[in-house]
Order: sequence, then C-alpha cells, then structure tokens
Amino acid sequence: MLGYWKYLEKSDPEIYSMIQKEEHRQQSMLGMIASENHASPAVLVAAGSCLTNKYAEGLPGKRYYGGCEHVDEVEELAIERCKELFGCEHANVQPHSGTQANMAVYFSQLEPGDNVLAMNLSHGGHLSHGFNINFSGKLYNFFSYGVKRDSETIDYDQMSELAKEHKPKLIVCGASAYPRTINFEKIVQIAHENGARVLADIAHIAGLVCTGLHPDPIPSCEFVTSTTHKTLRGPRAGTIMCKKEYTKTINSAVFPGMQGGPLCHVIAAKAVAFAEAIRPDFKEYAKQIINNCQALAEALLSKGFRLCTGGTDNHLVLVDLRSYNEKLTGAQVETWLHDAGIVVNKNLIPYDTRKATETSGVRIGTPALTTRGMKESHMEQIAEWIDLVLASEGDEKVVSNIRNDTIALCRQYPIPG
Ligand code: DSN
Repeated sequence: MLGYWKYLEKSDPEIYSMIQKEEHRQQSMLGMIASENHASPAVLVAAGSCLTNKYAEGLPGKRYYGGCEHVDEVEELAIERCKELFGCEHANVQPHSGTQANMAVYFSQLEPGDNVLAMNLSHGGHLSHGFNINFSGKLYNFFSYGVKRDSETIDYDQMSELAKEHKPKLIVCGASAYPRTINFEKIVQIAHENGARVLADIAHIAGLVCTGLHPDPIPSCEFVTSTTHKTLRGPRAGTIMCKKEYTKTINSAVFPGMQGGPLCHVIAAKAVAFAEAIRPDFKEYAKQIINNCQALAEALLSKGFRLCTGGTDNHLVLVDLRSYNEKLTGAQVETWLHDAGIVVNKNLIPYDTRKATETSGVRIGTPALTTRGMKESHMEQIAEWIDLVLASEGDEKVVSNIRNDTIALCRQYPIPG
C-alpha cells in the first residue's frame, strides 16, 4: 500500500494532497458524528485493492462475466460471515449503500403507489423511509409514525392506529437520530396483526445488535438492512439480511433490479469488517461505545443541557439546545464546536419549529472516539468543552483555547493504524 501512496503522490499530487489533508483533519479533530467511524487499516486496504477492476454482475457461481473465480470466493466469504455475525438465514452483501439496501427491499415487496408506514424523518427517521423528495416518497405512499410529545419515545399506539387505518404492505423501522432502544417485537406484532411485513433498518445500531447489546430484529423481522460503516466500523456500503424464503426476490431486486456490477473491493472490505465484528474484542468495543455515550449524556445533563428522551441507550445523544439558551441554533453550534475541534451535526429535534438547515438540536455520537480508545473520563472532558464553547456563545478566545486542548487529546489517541 505504501507503494501505492507514493505512486499517487507522483501521478496526481492534487488528489494526493487532498487525501492527506483529510487524513490530517480526521487525526486532529474529535469526530462525534454519530454515523461515522474509523475503519481499520485492513478494511481500508481491501477497499483500495485491485478488486475494483473486476466486473461481476450476478452472484457467485452465476456471473455474466469470465474471470470471477476469486471475487466469487470473496463474496461467498462475505455472505457466510454476514450470516454468522447476524445469525440471519440469507444475506445479500452487494448493495452499495444503506439507501440502496432499502430500495432493493422496496422493489422486492412493493408496487408503486403501495402504502408503507415508517418513522417521520423530523422525529429521527431517514430520507429513504419515505421523505417526499426522496425516491421512496415519490414512488410509494408513505405514512409516518413519530415519537410522543412528552417522552419523545416511539409512539407504538400511533403506529398501531396508522397500521389499522392504512393497511400498509410494509412497516419500516429504524432511525438515524433516535437515542433509545427500538422494540422490534412490538412492531412485528403490529405489522402482522395488520397484514404487513417489517423492514428493520439497523444502519445506526448494527454494531450493537450483532454484539447482543441491542434487541435483535433478525428473528422476528422479515427484512433487515444496514449500512456497514457506522457502529459496525466497516467500509461505506450496505447489506441486506432476510428470511430464506425471500432469497430469490431479494437477490433479483438487487441485481438486475436495482444495480449493475457489485463493488467487489467494497465487498472484500465488508468481509474483513464482518470478521472483525465476530471477534470477542468487538463486543468490548461496542459496550464501550454505550458506556461512553452514557457518560457523555450524564455530563451534559449535569451542565444543564436537556437531552431528547432524557438520555440514551445507544451510541448517540440528541441535545435540545433551547433549554440551554433559547437563541442557539444547531447550525451555529455545529460551527462553533467545529472551530473548537469537535465535529458534530445539527439535527432536528422532535416537534422542532426551526428548519432542517437551522435546527434546535445537535446529534452527538461516540463510535469514532471509542475506536480511538477514549473512555468515560474523556467524554466528561468533552462535555465540559462543549459547555464552555456554548456558554461563551462561540467567543474566539475560548474556542481557540479549547482547540489547543482538543488537538492535544487527539495526539494522545491517534486513529488506530
Ligand atoms: N444515515 C444518515 C446519518 O445518520 O448521518 C445519513 O443518511
């Protein structure tokens, strides 16, 4: 790989230098975007390998191209590892992303115009769960359930009422900004009472699910999709798990239904990541993600921040900035914290009155810092820095002092590899 880097530096110094700058940015900042992580060097090498050169439309042993003998082995191993990791009956490891994994499930189960029920994007759902200008919202007739106003936890009664009223073919669950445990069994019960199937999109919590630290949707849900790059810490991509009876429909919805040639290099990187997640130390890692997040939550609460739902069960907290200072917007806070070396994202909170480009909240996650080896005490320190930056309303001197501190912490905990 070192040879490859030298080659890139010589042949394309502009791109080489941009990648170097990004590597420096990641090393020198505290990445707390809940959906990001630092993949291992083994994952990066596989994703950057010569497998990118190979066309392999079809499935192992049934390709439309010659010369697939080695990529067949890679994909077979990725499938086997995915099945072992999640305990699923069938896996398709070809989707390029989580959205495409969802798309393939929709294509396999729905006709345009069919009714679907999913979580409201502004309550923590995802674009591909029926947002009106996403393909999902354009093709299908989505209805959305949300969270209760008081507890900010999923309103299963509303889900049940909407399911009775609209008789959706599919109920989609899973979220991108929900700090609490999801009750998959309850959702499956509601779905089955109303003749629907369930798609659990576990993109955010996959690393917690596969280690038994979050209830498992695999036994009860017909379809489970995930990205592989969040808590799972693999390459940027997607995967689908389903019951055996859906093998054929899911496989053909992926190819030729939804995409052409798979990204063989990324499939190899997924196989590497699945193997890493099967190892016992990954469970320690996943447990530490949660411990760190709870320490962060406690520390923020003690500084007077209000957290949506009052805390967290998983890898993220959703901070309601209004109770701390009515004037603050997520957009402003994202910029101040960035300048101080803490990277988070602005996020709508349930029943937010601000626009998505402004927001009243920020989402903060612990998977990436946990990969760097940081522990509870570091989360307490980071909460203190967040408090200082916000209390000063982004005062330049305060921000710049904290920037020096965050650089020092990053140096102490380099990204592994
Ligand atoms: N999955 C989203 C996130 O949580 O950041 C982006 O689509």
